[in-house]
Amino acid sequence: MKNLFEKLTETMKKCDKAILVAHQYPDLDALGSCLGLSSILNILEVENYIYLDVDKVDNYSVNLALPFCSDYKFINNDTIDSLLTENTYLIVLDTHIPDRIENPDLFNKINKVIVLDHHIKNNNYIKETEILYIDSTLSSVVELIAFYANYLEINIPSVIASIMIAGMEVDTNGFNVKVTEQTFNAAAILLSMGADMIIKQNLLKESKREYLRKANFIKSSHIYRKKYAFCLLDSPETTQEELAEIAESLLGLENVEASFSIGQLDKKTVGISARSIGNIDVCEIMKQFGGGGHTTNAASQIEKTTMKLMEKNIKKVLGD
Ligand SMILES: [Mn+2]
Repeated sequence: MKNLFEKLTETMKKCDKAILVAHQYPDLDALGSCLGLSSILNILEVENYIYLDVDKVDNYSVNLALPFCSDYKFINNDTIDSLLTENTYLIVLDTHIPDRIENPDLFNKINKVIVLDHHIKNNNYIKETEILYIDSTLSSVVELIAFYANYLEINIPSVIASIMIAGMEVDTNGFNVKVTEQTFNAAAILLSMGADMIIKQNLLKESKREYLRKANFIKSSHIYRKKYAFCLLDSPETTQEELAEIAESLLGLENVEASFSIGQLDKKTVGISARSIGNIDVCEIMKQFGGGGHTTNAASQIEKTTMKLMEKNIKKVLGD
């Protein structure tokens, strides 16, 4: 990691500006890592911007966090062009798959690219990069950014550290999965910077309406072979995020070792979110349907199928 940090600092010191971008439908790890890195670059006196259309964010927690971020410079497609120079770097956080970033057209505008991610490497990764760092042993990208700040002996503002620790909590399903000794070390670094657990808890709250909608889906779930929980969302449309939340909730039910939530993302696409407590590799299962992720946390999106058929297919992979 030290080599990465040295190279990153060296590269940043000689660039004109940096544009930070995360994946579409940003969550608190995506936003938190952008804000954390932006804070570091501010101290290094590197002009930097976060590429995010703040008016179009639909993640509840991210919308709760954004009012805390008025000191940060957000840009979107309407405002980016006039900022770009030959020596502008694009820093991609929390994904390494080219068409997952907030706006894949950015690759046509900026050719110097750095990727920092913690997902299991996909064959479809961003190929032309100055730095490509993908470490799937990290719980989250905020974990990496916390270590980077610590390495540089830079203090990230406490409110941003609070958002970052919330991002870590989201990505680890409440410090339950993908957690290593390093994760807690990174959390300790954020706490030493003044991360506020009250702000963190407030960011992770949800609306009563959403809570009840989720509870209704969970009520309709069923347990298969005593340890697999399945939930088919009876709704014309859901989001990958809602599927993830439901799969995570199902994992908390007694005896459940792996959970699968299946829903209609749009008219032609079925989404699946899978979670496990660690002894079942849900990534392997999702790979069979063109998806991917981590052992404990994976997803897939399949076109031209039905939820029922996908339930059947997953059960087939699990064995009768
Ligand atoms: Mn993440």
